[in-house]
Amino acid sequence: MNSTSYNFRETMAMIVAAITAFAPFPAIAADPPRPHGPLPSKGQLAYHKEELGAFIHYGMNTFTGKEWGDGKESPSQFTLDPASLDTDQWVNVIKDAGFKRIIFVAKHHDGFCNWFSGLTQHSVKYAEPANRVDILERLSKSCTAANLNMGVYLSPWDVNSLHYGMNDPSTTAIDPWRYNNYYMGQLKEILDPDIKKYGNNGHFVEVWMDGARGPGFYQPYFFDKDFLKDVILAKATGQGRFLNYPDNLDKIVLRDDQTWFGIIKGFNPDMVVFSPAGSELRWPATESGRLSMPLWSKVNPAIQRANYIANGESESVTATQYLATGDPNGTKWSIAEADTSILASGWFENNQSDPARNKQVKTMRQLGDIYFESVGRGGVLLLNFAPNIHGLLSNHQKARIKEFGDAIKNTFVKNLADGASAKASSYRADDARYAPSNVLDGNYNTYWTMDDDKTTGTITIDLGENKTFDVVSIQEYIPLGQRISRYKIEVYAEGAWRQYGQPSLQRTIGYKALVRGGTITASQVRLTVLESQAVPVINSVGLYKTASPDFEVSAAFAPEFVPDSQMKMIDDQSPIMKYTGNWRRQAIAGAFESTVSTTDRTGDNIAEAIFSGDSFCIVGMADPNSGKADVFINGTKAGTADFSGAQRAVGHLAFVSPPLKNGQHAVKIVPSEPGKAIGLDAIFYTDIKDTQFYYFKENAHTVAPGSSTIDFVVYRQGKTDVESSIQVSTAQDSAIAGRHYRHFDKIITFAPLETSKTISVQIISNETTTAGLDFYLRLDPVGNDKCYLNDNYSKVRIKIAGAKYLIPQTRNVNTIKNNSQGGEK
Ligand code: FUL
Repeated sequence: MNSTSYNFRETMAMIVAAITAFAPFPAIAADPPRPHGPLPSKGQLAYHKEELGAFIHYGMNTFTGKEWGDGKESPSQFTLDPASLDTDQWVNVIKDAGFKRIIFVAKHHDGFCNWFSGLTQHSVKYAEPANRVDILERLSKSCTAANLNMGVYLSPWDVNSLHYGMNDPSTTAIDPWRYNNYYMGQLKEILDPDIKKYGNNGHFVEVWMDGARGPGFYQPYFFDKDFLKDVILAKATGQGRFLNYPDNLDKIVLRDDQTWFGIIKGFNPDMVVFSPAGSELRWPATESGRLSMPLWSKVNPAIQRANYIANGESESVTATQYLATGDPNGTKWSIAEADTSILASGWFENNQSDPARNKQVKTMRQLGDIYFESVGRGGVLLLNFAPNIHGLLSNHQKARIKEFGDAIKNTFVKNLADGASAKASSYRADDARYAPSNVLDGNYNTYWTMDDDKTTGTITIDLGENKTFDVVSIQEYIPLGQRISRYKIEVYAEGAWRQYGQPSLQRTIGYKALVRGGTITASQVRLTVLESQAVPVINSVGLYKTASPDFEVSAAFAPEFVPDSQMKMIDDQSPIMKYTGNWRRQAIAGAFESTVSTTDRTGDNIAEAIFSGDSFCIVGMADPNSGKADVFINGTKAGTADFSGAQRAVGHLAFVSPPLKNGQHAVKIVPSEPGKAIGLDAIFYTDIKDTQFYYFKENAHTVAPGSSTIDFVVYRQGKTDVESSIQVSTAQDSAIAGRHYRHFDKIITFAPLETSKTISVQIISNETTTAGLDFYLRLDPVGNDKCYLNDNYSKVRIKIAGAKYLIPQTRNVNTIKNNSQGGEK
């Protein structure tokens, strides 16, 4: 034990415990904190600890080149050679990369079954004899051999099944049982452990009930009895679209085992279900794999169901903030399961036009961000893999999965807080069982906590020496509930305490928070809980150094728009700044170099500076009495700087220049609004001589209803007298490539001296009743090119013409409007 790990309170507590052990009366040992709010079930806690799941999308679409089949395919189009199908390859690659479960798409929306179902002829069983193979059985054998957990995706929306109700005016009656019996029959075929044909050794851990449903389709789903009660209630109050749903639906379904969830729980109560109906796993309103912050692992299932029902029982319009962030006052534990595909676009490896050319995979940087914003925000990551027409994972996918898995393993292999000591502002009843050192002992079930009346507190990890890291990991002990809503991380480096990571992201913790910041060498780390619903309970704090440059926090997180090293400042007091006319210097707290130069008259007042670089911005002090100024670059008017603001604020960005040719430039600022002041604080400029800096002109776009294309401008600056290239691609979020927009993925080359390029992405017209769908455009370096990227995501929101957005009456309309992410599910 080194001297830094000596803790007075802990030692005293041990002495007191030792004395009281011999005392005539039993010691009043502090009880553990009472559970707070809903708690995770056994199956949920197991999934949290697994962290990583793998989706496999495979089936008819792989062969027809589609993302959504129409159900009219012939089984003979499924032309897999069973001899080349290698499910062992899938399992081994996925398991070696650290994934702990496989969720296999047994049936997608086309209704084609990847197992020998006895309930339909739309299955692999009816493929040509030479192509017949029960894929689910093969995969089950491979998972059993490797002892890898299995789950199954059984799409509720089935465009092939004749039992499925349609939104067809000529339909006079829908027998709600027909399709539900069919779906329940399929659940039984797959999940029944007595059959022992499917699953890991006959068992499944998860069922995925996707929330997507195309327009024109309607069918009441018998999720569970609570859901049916809500449907009846909604019908009575005129919400939802219910066709000929019988009024006595809740009376028809009497037993739990006549419902989907009931069947599942009957086979195994620990199985978790992904669904829109308030079950254990929820869709986090995005398919980007990146979760919201704050993120609560709880919801009120009644609210989740009500949103879904009121919005026509398609998750397309319930892609609200409610699903994204969860509910701080939720009554049921709900894991945000971040599903996304390793493919740059789409879920299936269905490149039929040229099967030899496998689809592009996401970059390591994208996957790094996805990992830290899913697992690292307290959710789980479900990353999709897509075998090809030969029944194999392509080399592209194999290589990227391995790289990703290795980066995670190598990052977390060494906890740099091992051997450190911990002290806290206080701990519960001074009882050693709740001492701060518990966060360092590697035991999941021991934790630091305080007396019940405390909702804030500090724990300090003393490393005893300098350590270099860029990730701080914190875990809340969720078996007692999720509590913390705001915290702060500080590090002791170079003789001072400094705030670490992005404060706006230090909100909820839940199962795990992975806080990324710049690489820092520090000797102590301090976690301060600032807000908590009940006494905080922390069971682990760890420090790590990312093992891949792509896992390091990206430039997009940095507040500066280029790296500090490339940014230079001309302060208002600098001799480079020349003033004519009437200017006054003011000492202003928080201003750069503590001053702002102000002028409040128009006329001859001018501020000028000459610098050598390739872009600049003007920073000032905003004020209600301030106005605008014309900005001239090399004698030509380039735009207007705006210094007005509802309230006085320093650090106000008044003007940003377009990219300039690297060289000398003269900036002239001429106030243009009579009677209004301007407060000039500094000019920042960049001077990137040896490489390129790329960025999007705008970070957010809205596609007007009816538009068929959207243009993006990519800027290049820095070394622009040469040819250079950058990769530009779309990344899907709630909008889906091929359905809402055309995937774009090209290397674009700037000719010498070219500083901007316009990219057009095609929007596919779409009649779905969806309020808003998002996708992104992103920039990535080509190969090992060194360049700077900023805000390499540009967000696009597609608003589709004729969109009908059904607002649940019980909720705050404005909040939903403002927050809604919109998404086709
Ligand atoms: C979505 C589906 O429409 C996609 O095809 C895919 O299966 C994804 C996981 O869920 O809702």
